[in-house]
Amino acid sequence: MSEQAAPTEQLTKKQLKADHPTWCPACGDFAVLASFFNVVQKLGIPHEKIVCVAGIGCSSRFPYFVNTHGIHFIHGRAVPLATGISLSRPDLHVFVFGGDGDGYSIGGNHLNHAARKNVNLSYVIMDNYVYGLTKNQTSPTTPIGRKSKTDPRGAVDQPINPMAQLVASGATFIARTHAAQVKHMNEMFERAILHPGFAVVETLSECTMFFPGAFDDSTPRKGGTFDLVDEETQDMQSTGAALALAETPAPGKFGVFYETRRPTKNELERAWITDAQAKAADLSEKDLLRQRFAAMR
Ligand SMILES: Cc1ncc(C[n+]2csc(CCOP(=O)(O)OP(=O)(O)O)c2C)c(N)n1
Ligand code: SF4
Ligand SMILES: [Mg+2]
Repeated sequence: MSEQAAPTEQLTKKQLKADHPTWCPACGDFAVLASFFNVVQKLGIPHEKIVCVAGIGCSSRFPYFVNTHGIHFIHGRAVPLATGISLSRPDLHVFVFGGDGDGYSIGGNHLNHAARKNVNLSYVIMDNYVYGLTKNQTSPTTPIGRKSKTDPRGAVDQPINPMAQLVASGATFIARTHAAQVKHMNEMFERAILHPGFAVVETLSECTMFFPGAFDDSTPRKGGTFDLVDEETQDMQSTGAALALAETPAPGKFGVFYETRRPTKNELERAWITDAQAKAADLSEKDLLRQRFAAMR
């Protein structure tokens, strides 16, 4: 959660909604958007303090559909941009939205480093096991054997395990949810937002156009099982226990896998940043650029 003042007014969904989403009918991302509206309203985050940053992809179109500060940025580069905003403006609540391609493929290394640095961000990854926007290529989470435009004979590469990767890289809040399980998704988003530090919610969100049925095995109304983490017995601060959860065979577990408190990069660098900001307070952007170029000579 950002270091924010009390809300000035109660937000409504009407105020938060922007353009009509251009996603395909029944795309899982609609439910993610609805959940975001619900949780932000419930928590009463001041409207002017919300920033939504995204890369490129269907899921990354998210900032267009919310009426907040927002940036639709370069593919895979949402996390470093959001990091800069979060470090320089600790009063803002910075969200990152994107897909499995954006977050685990081209942006995969940024994910690891933001996690180890524990940057104060809430990151929702809408994982549909495919590149949707570019019309059906294999992604880092595509199951072996699935045919796509890049693997017409079926994917042969071992998919990544996002939950294990997040544990190994040091994220301090790691959860897994499902866009068809709205109550659960709301709870996971709320807890991620309230977490001080790098919070990631891996959210299974079906691409009805290119990978329909991808998550039927975890959708009870389609005969699947939605198996929850038992937080009564789970040691929430144990990376070993979280890794064991991450290794649960498909369709895996849902819920919070790991939650711990470690100083954020924002806290650790606060003194430097305020000092640098104070020194630059009277300088124009041109002066700042001149100084920077002079230092590089
Ligand atoms: C540097 C760069 N490389 C490749 C692309 C093409 N591209 C755009 S979106 C995308 C993948 C999107 O997949 P994902 O992040 O899973 O989002 P989804 O559309 O599935 O929600 C790719 C490869 C690009 N825009 N920029
Ligand atoms: S292509 Fe897939 S991910 Fe993209 S909007 Fe359509 S259903 Fe959603
Ligand atoms: Mg995708």
